Amino acid sequence: MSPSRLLARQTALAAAAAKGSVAQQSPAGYRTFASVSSSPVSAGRNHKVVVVGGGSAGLPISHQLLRTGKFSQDDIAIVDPAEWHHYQPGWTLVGGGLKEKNELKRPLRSLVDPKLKLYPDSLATFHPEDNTVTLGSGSKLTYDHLVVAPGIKVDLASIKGLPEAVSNPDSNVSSIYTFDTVDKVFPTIRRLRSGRALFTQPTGVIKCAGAPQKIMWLALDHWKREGLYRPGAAGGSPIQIAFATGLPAMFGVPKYSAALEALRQERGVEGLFAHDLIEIDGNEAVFALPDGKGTVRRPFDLLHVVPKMGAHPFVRDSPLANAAGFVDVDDATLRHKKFANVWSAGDASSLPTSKTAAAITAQAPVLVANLVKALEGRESQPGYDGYTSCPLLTEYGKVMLAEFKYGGVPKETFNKIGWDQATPRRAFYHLKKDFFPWVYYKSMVKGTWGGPKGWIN
Ligand code: UQ1
Repeated sequence: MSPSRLLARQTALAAAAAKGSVAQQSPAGYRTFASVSSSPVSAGRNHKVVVVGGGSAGLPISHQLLRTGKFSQDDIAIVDPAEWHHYQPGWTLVGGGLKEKNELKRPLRSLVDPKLKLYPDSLATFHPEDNTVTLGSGSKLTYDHLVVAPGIKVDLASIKGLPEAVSNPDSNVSSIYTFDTVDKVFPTIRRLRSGRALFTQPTGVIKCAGAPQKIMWLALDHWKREGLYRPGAAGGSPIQIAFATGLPAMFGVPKYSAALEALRQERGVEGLFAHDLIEIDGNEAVFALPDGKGTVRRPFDLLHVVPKMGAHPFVRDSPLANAAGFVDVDDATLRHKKFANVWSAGDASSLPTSKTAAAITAQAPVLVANLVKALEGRESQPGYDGYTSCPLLTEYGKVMLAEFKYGGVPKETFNKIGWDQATPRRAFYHLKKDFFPWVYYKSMVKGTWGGPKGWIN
């Protein structure tokens, strides 16, 4: 489908969603536990494919596998202890007061096709030499193929004082990065009438590297509309804003970084580059500077924190991990470099691209095609080019749709209709706020959404 037709169709669908067709997702429509087929325990211990994780990668991959028509009842199993599945890309919108966190979650069980076997259990240990995994309950599953997609861990404790500060309802410290803390963000922004607002981004790998500044741009716009942010005004601005990032620039892709740096300067936001938050000490944030140059302290009246993130210990400490703790797969085929019947996609994988749901729309079909080829004794084909995307909210009503592939090279869906995606647009805002959340639950988790390719399967 051409980009212009795609956008027209998406806008129409988003409008339909806004009118209520999303009601199909209402809790009344969920299957109950009782209606999910249960096979005898012994028959359930062997699977053609075991998928670890029922998140934004595990669900599309499981359902795309099922939709190939090559699998029968319980051939594919999903292991995930979570009761709820969250649409995490929506949490920035919650932080900006545009959505409510509970509207973005669904019971995981309700999203799993009854032809799949769901083990509501954690994963304890991988034994790839034996084609076996041990679950938290102690039971073992054996597989022909294993898909490892449990995501990564958001580690509040990685910053000294953060767990206490964020859980204190009287503090102005919050984070869009966890379900428990995301609903504190907007009340904190609304409450601030004057003072120093500080937004941080850590060094190291995080989910969606644009989100730490998306929430800043929304807060800035909110304060501007309230007359509380007036940089350069006579008498000064009641609120001052600083962005403190462990990185040397606003973004990892030069094209979008330049556009965001121009916005930062134009909007009077102070940039603290190569500043890595390590501690919250009362109303002071403590940053480590690179190359042993010591620390700096900055007082704040509002602090939005992005904690450090990393591989789950059960992945990091397994034979599947690379030195950084991620599942060590080939960049183009998504097949494990050492164990040929192991695959990975999403945040837990070693794929050297930005960790987003959009990336998974391009990764899942490649993984599924290659896994099916392997089942048929055929070779993998390189198919993933690193595609990922960050719909960067730059104000209420506008989004810069950064889309790029390996090497930070732009790969823009809408440049075919003459749009330069470094320019923030209202159409992209509606994709982000209305269309993506809708198509995610309507199609992506079910295995029928191919991102920039439109509908698949
Ligand atoms: C996408 O498909 C998707 O999933 C629903 C997102 O949601 C998180 C996205 O942010 C993006 C950018 C895509 C890619 C799709 C198009 C049409 C560019």
